Amino acid sequence: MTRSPYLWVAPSVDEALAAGRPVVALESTIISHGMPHPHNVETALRVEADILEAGAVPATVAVLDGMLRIGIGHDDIERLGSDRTVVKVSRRDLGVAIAGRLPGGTTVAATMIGAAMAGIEVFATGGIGGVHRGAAETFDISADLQELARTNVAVVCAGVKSILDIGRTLEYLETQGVPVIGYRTSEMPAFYAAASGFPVAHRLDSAADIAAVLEVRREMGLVGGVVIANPIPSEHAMDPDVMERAIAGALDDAAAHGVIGKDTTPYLLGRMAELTGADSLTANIALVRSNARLAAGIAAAG
Ligand code: PSU
Ligand code: MN
Repeated sequence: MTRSPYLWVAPSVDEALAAGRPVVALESTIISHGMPHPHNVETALRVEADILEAGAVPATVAVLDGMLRIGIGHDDIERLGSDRTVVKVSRRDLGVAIAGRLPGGTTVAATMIGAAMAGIEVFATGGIGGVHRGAAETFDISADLQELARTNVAVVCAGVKSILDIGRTLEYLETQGVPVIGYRTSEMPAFYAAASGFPVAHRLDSAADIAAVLEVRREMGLVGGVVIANPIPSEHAMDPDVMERAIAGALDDAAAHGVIGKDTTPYLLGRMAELTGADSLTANIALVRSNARLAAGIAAAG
C-alpha cells in the first residue's frame, strides 16, 4: 500500500505492523491542551512505557514539521507539552496545520485518521469529545463523534467527562451506528466517576471478547469505529458532588468569558483542573494508564 507523502510512520511502529505485532495509537491534544506541564509530558511517557510493558508498541500521533506523524519521539512529546504555540488539530485543521508546518496536538478525531492511515486498529485515550451541555443552542458537538461514525479504529476511553451531556452523546453515537462497549460495566463511565446512570448498549468482560468483535467488524467491512468504555479504577474515582460543583463553576466561567468553538473543551478542562486540584490530575493519569493497558490487551488479542 502506498502511503501519503504527508504521513510519517516511526520505524518501530512500521516494523510491528508489518510483523502483525500489537500497536496502540495515542493522541496528543491530551499532551498539548489536556493536562498541565510537566504532568502532561510525564504521563505521555509513562503511558508509552505501560504499553511496551504490556507487550504492544506505542504510537503517539501528532502534526510536526509538515507531516502527520505516527510514533513520535520523546523530544517531540516534550515539545508538544511545553510549547504554548502548539495548535489543537482536529479533522478540519489537518490540511492547514500540515501545509503551514504548524506543530499540532491531534484530537481523538485526528488521531483516528492517522491511526487508520497507518493501519493501527486500537487507540487509547482518557476521554473522547461529545455533545456539549447546551448543544441544542450552541450546536457544539465534538468532531470526534462523526469520526467514530466513519473511521475504523477502536477507541478505549473512560467514557466522557460530565462537562458534556452524556445522555445526548450516547444518543448521537447510537444514531451514527457506533457501538459503545462497556468493559466489565453496563453503564457509561463518566471519566472521574465509574458510572453515569446511562446504560451502554453492550457489555464485554475480556480483551479477547472485544478483539473478537473488532475482527467480525473488520471481516464484514463495517465502516466506523468502536467506543470501549473502561471505568476509572475504583481507588481513583472522585466524589461526584465535588465534580458536579467544579463542572458547574467551569461552565459558568466559560459562559462569562464568551469561550466558544475549539477553545471550549481545553478551557473547561483547565478550569476543572484548577477547581479540583491534584486529585483530579491523579485520577486522570490513573485512568489513562488503565485504558492504555486494556488497549494493549485488545491489540494483542486481535
Ligand atoms: N477530554 C478530556 N481530555 C482531553 C480531551 C477531551 O478529558 O484532552 C481532548 C481530546 O483530544 C478530544 C478533544 O478529542 O479534547 C475534543 O475536543 P472538541 O470537544 O473540541 O472536539
Ligand atoms: Mn466543539
